[in-house]
Amino acid sequence: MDDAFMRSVSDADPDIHQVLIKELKRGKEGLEMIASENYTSKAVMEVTGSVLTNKYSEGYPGKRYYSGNEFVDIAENLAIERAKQLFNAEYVNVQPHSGSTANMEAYFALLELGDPILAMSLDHGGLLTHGHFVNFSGKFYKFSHYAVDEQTHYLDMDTVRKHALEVKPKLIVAGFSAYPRELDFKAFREIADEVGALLMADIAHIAGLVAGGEHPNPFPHAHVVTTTTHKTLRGPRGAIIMAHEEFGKKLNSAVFPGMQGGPLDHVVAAKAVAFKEALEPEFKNYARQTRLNASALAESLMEHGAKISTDGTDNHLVLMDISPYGMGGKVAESVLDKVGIFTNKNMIPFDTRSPFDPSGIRIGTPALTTRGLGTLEMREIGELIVKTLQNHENEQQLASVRDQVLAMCSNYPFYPGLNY
Ligand code: DSN
Repeated sequence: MDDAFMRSVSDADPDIHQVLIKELKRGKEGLEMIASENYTSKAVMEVTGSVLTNKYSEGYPGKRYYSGNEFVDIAENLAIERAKQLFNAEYVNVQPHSGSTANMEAYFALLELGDPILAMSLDHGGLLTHGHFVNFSGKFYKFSHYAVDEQTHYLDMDTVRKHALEVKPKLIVAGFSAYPRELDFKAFREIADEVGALLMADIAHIAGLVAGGEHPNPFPHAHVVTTTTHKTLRGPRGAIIMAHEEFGKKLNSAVFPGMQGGPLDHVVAAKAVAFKEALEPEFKNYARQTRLNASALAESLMEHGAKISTDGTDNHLVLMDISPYGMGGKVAESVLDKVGIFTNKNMIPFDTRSPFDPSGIRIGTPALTTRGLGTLEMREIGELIVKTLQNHENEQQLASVRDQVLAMCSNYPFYPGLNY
């Protein structure tokens, strides 16, 4: 390998080098509150950008279609064993590239095309791969959707049960991207048993809380559990599927060769690192603090007059109705971005606006908790969010909030020592 091959990105590609520099600066000078984002440890990032990116290893440990996989096998087996321990799972597949493929693979393993599935409506906090008509799931399966209560915005399990009795699904999906309360997996399983359905839990958002003991575990109630690995779980971008042992063979075949070819071995190994980190006692504190921070944020927002779905949160996210400030989610997201508070526009239950410019924003605490911010800062951020939305056309006020955000950020090092 010659010198040119061994150049750093700064020499090899100045344009992309600039992207890295600017993204690091954006992170350093902003408050990352997108509920599905987090920061990986240096070790996870290191392994994601490692020599393992070069390998092909179609198949499973000990049964590969390529040679030279003795070290990849160690990494994949470690990832599997650690995930089993973390979630008390009998079977784990660590190869899914993303949450969407994991869900697709689970549906393919458990169902026939066109089968009826009952899941949470996207408008009420569900996920795209839970049967939205624009997504493969909505095109390939016959989805019905349960909704939250119109007054309280809580899920009412009696309503879910009635719905299940009506549509007789083959699969019930319990999971969300924007529901701020706990899921009752035991109640979901009772309903599934009553109607003869399987239960799948998609814990993408709450996996880190489950691993840290801050949300009930879907096992043993769920037959199959899918999750991304990069949200509250704080691993590399990717996903895993877990299940009762009896579904393992079908799930393995659905992942490879059913849906995917070669696994991303650098990501599989980084998942192993993240699971090791999540097994450490310190991770319990992280999960707890993530929840405490979300509660403090919700309280502060409400004290400053904000309208919050379900009047609070049990998990890592807050769903805020921004219609009282005379704007849609698009403007809210962009004005908050301008002051350095990163959130995303989001439908609120029974929203009358479109998903492109809905009535809400979703705000989460996983990333800032990783960065070390606590409840005092969350209270201050609640105030800053309301101030920003109330003064969204007042450049002077926005500049003052921006200064306060920068001051707060400067107190919390961001990947210290990482330079591009
Ligand atoms: N895109 C994700 C989220 O933001 O919730 C869903 O996986």
